[in-house]
Amino acid sequence: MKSMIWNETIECMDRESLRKIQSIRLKKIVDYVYHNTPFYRKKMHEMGITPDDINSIDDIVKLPFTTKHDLRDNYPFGLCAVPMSQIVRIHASSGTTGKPTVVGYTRKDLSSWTECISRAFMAYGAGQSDVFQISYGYGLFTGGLGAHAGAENIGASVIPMSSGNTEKQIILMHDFGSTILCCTPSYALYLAEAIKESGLPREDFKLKIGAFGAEPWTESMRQEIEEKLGIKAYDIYGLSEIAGPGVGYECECQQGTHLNEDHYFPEIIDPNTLQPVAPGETGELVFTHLTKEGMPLLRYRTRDLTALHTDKCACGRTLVRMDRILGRSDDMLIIRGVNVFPTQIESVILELAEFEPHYLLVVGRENNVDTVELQVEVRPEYNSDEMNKMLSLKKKLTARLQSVLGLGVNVKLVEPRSIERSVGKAKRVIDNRKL
Ligand code: DLL
Repeated sequence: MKSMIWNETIECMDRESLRKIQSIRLKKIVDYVYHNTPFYRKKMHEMGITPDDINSIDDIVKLPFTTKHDLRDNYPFGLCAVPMSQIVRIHASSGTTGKPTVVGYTRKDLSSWTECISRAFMAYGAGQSDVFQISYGYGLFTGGLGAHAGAENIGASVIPMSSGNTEKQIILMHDFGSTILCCTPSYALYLAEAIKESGLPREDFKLKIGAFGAEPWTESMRQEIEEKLGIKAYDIYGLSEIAGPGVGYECECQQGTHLNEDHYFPEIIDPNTLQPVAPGETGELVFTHLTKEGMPLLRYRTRDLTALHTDKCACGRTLVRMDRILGRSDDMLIIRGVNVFPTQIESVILELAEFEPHYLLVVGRENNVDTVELQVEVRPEYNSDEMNKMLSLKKKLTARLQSVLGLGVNVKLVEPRSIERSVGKAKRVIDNRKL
């Protein structure tokens, strides 16, 4: 079914006109940061460029990159282009080490972010009569408040649940008739299990759509969630440095995630050479803010690995489409010289009917050799006390991992429900080599 389009003028604009808008906006933002962000003025001086060198979007390659380190070095507000009096919201992402990455938004920044999430929700087919259960965390994380604003903006009813408190989530979902669920894909699975265990019949729930993101997830994971919750599951992409959820979203065609490139301009670069890759090739996603006031960033390196496609989508949108995120370059494990992303392991596990999408990779090193153990849950209907049966399951998964990834993995089958469930971003890897 074709869903409505929130901002047809922009979302379906011919690419030439869009590029003109992007060019005008890039020129303006470069001039703005040059005059308002000492960090960029200095960087541009070092590179021998001034705003006059930027005349079209193609000139973006002349601009300096920005990394998470730059944000940390300028902690907390050093990259803000406006005085604190104009900042109306502060978000931060914790990361694994060191100081959090802080982002400041002006009133206008919140409004364009909300516009982008509204585009997403409408693309999923949501509207005024929907009841949104926002089960992303509220707080410094952008998920809760971001999705909240978008859902209110399209006129839907919003339940600001936040994450966790799973029992209550289910009662309210049931009693309030939630139709749209916003949470991480891993929490969606957890909720599906908990609904089953609650004994409440699935027909008593009105849930029909899920807006899932904030962590990498595979196509097989989508099928699993759709099957277990009886809903349609859509991807929503974002990162706090750029805006939060709604930087990208899927439409009904689900042929990639459309990026809101009138506000956040994407590029794909080779992370080693820092040069743009050929169109359609995989590399690191980089964003430049085209309209942001509070803390505009030039060529921010996301570390997310993906590819972009500019051909028109069957939904009518012309906004560029991004492939599923394979993972972050910093999530890539190098095990005995083999590069592996947790999403690749997830795909292999879910290809086989016997396993649950709950897994944990434990990486270590013994006598200078990397060791890797994959703990994975067996579906209850395949779980058995018979040694032989379990042994053959283990062999089957080990062989599949070896043939797909070229990696010898020590598979450890664990009891159903024994791997810790996550209410936010799932932790899939414990790498003891770094300790
Ligand atoms: O996760 C924002 C968000 C909230 C997006 C709710 C979607 C829904 P951060 O905490 O800054 O912001 O983490 C951003 O999460 O660089 C990706 O590595 C990953 N990520 C976000 N969305 C997706 C997705 C929020 N749909 C980092 N698929 C990003 C894969 C995703 N990875």
